[in-house]
Amino acid sequence: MSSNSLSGAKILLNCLTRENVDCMFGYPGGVTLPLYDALYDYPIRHILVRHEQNAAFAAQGYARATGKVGVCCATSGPGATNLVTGLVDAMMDSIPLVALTGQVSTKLMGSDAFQEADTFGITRSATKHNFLVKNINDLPQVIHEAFYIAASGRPGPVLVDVTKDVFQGQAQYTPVTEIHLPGYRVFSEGHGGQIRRAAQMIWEAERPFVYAGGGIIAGDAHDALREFVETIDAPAVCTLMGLGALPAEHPNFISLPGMHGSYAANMAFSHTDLIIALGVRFDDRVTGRLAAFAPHAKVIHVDIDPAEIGKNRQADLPIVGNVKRVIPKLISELHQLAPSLKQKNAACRRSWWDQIEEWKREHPLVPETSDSEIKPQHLMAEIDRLSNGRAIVASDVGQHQMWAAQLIRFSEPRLWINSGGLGSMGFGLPAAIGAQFARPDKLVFAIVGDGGFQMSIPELATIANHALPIKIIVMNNGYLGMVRQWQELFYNNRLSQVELSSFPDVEKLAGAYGFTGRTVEDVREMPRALEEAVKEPGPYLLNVRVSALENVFPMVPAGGAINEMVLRPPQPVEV
Ligand SMILES: Cc1ncc(C[n+]2csc(CCOP(=O)(O)OP(=O)(O)O)c2C)c(N)n1
Repeated sequence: MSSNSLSGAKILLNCLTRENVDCMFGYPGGVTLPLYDALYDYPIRHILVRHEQNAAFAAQGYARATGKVGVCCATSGPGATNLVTGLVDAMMDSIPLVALTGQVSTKLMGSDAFQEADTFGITRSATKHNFLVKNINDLPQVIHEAFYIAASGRPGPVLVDVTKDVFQGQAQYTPVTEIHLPGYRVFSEGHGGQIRRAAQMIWEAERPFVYAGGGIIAGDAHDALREFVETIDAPAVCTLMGLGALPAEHPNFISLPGMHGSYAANMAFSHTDLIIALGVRFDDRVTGRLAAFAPHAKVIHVDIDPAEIGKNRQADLPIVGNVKRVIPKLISELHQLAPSLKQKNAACRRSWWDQIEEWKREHPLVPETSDSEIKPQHLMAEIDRLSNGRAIVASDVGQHQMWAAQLIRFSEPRLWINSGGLGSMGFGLPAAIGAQFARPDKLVFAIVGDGGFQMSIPELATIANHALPIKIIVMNNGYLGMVRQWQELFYNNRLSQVELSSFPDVEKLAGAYGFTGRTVEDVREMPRALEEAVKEPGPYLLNVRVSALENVFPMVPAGGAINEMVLRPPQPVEV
């Protein structure tokens, strides 16, 4: 063997080094033994999580907080299958991820060998692309292609399954300098004629409305979005995936739209004559009943993924391209057309703004408070006060997620980290871990329900291990709150399997891992308890007992039109 002959495991690690991977999340096993042995000699930081699902979620937290590709790793069989939820989650939210899995040796494949699973087959629909590497000479090319595919175009998860004999084999290592994927095209620029036409439609609209989503954050186009919104001075919503794309304090920002969006946001959709949809996918949680969605609107839809355009709502003007490239071109066209068109509908646009302001005044998103109990909304308002738009907030899934999205402000992208499309409980805590590794300088909150928290309790060990100063805030209502809400509202309050008794004593639980835990139930103590948690240099587990039966409003019932919002709980009738 010549001097630059390396094991497959080392070749893989060299490739990761070339991709600037500084941190990966994983869990070892039989087939990946050669990889973990080689890792010993590499400067790549490996974080040992306590469950592979959390490796994928933590890698996502890292990716969501930075925009870099997150990396996770699992062994064959159960290790790989444990990753699947995290992969689908990344797929739904377009998060760049490379998942490395071990596979049994090539000669054993198909023999039901110990810990053999058809990872390639299982993850085919869970990933943007996947590879099975059975020949060591393919390894460098495949790894770099995996990173390229994960990060380019519409980002997403890519899985590379590597057989044990490839890890153990030896080969010359020649660094790959070029990616050649003839069947994979990324459309970035947008069509010039369409962009010009869009500018014209925008100036001609009487009630224009900007609908911005996760694509703005993925495309790093938040500055462009802001300039665009200011150029046309239109009201704007950011979706659950897009919160922070426009600063929450920006005068043109309304709120998130959709099932738990604000009255103003949803009414605006119902009355606008032009939706400018930027990096969004007309998700059913935004549109409500599609047939009744935005009945008066023409649609300009900009997206990097041609498959998104016209998928749910027909676009009157489609533009396939990267929002970061397209929006500046659109702005320049708008400036060119402004002298002849800008004033045309100025009066209509002024009354459109008056109408928006009136809707905002009629039903603002204000946190409920009470003197006798901790309202969940009050808790979110206090977290908002301490964050002041700047902390990273990783949320789990449920009512707390919706209240956090409604009430916590984000002044920039990549602060709000949540599982949007898949809605995976158990996401929040490991995602916070990934985000804290990515941004050690940042205050990181993990806001979790008492249900989702119990899905990720094992990761308290990872937090303790690394003394991660994450502030874990359990919004404890004693229920699987969001499911209980639906049972109350749509199943005659027949509560079935939603009560969560036997929640652990958090002082003992956190204490068992060597950090501080506390329960707060008195509303007068809650703000101070949060401040103490934030002040603590290390991790902190704060269990906040909130009112048990609070529901998230506004709410568009499933199947309802977006303007058919239930705005508040039924008021007791006075006699
Ligand atoms: C893995 C997974 N299982 C089930 C669900 C369905 N689900 C959505 S919200 C929810 C309740 C969450 O309860 P909790 O974590 O206590 O949060 P809360 O709604 O009370 O804020 C459930 C069970 C889910 N989203 N993910």
